[in-house]
Amino acid sequence: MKALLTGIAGQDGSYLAELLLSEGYSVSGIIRRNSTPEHQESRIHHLEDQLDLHYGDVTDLGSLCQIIQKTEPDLIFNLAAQSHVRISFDVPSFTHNVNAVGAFNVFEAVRLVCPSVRIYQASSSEMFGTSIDSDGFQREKTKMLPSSPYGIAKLAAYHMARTYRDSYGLFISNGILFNHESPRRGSNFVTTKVIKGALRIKMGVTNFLDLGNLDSYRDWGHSRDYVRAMNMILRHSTPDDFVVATGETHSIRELCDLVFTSLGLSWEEHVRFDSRLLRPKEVPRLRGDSTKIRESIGWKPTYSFEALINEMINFWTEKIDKD
Ligand code: NAP
Ligand code: F7E
Repeated sequence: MKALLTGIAGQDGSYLAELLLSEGYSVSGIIRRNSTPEHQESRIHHLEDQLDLHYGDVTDLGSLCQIIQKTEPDLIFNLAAQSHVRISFDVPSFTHNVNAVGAFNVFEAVRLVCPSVRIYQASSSEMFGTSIDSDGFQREKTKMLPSSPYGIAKLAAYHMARTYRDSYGLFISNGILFNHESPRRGSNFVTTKVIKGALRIKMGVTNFLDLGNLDSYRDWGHSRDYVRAMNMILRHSTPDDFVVATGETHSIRELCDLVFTSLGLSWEEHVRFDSRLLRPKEVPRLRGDSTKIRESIGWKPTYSFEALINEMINFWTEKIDKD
């Protein structure tokens, strides 16, 4: 089996590449041309000699058609995105172009070049926005009311995936993934930011960490568990849409408490509120009900919130010591 990953150098792309290689897949990936190549592939350096990498961009339909023709994949995982929600308010058109039009391009390239390929579309809990069912959960049938340019672009791609599935009979599945983190999570997402900030305070480099909204809640899982779900979704007999979540939710305050307490610090003494870090509109509460994927495919998460955060703290402690 051959798999092609857009966004292979991102957090999920790197773990998914490892998983697919371990299962005997040939793995190809699309990386973008950056002005400085240093660090571009830092998450996949260790796999370099096992991967078939191509320069391309999801906003360039021609490049996608060429790469698909060359690599002849059985499965495509469309993970490429401008994935930062707050930054999507700074660059809304760019975000829409990559996250929505880029996904349309992937679907259209498959329709034109190799319509039997199975496609995984990286959809997101941000598509729910402020909408919550009366029991406090979001699930496949929950109304979608996105609150950010990121969420809107992901919702457009989600609907286009369903339209290509229904209109052309393509095998396209949406994974509606809630927040997932890991030691490879980007430094400007809140989990890594809090952990790196707390470690700098512990080392005496600084005394404060500035954060925005401390009162939002997130359903945080581990990227390793979630890429396993992506693979299971594409191996399922029929294309469909699945929520992937732990079902637990924690506030940013609880995250700070866990991280600072683990390091023997009091977060209240060091965390400062900075209004500049607030978003124009916030998604206040996310908590996913993943009953559908658990019952129909047999997926379930293996990491607890505490185990995830401990793994990230240990990774960054070792890395900072080494550096
Ligand atoms: P990530 O670490 O930001 O990785 C995204 C990857 O997409 C990066 O390698 C990036 O390359 C690449 N990319 C960006 N624009 C591109 C373009 N125009 N053409 C080709 N590649 C492009 O994100 P992630 O956390 O792995 O998430 C993977 C996917 O799942 C994303 O679509 C994200 O929106 C979605 N998602 C993530 C979460 C989560 O909590 N992590 C939850 C739900 C959905 P550069 O490094 O060159 O920028
Ligand atoms: O924010 C609050 C912030 O940027 C989480 C992406 O993977 O998950 C991710 O999006 C919460 C928000 O992730 C800071 O306001 C407070 O309420 O880590 P985040 P996100 O926006 O939830 C979804 C499912 C995706 O699909 C996305 O791709 O933390 N928060 N203070 C802060 N957040 C950040 N980044 N920085 C702060 O200083």
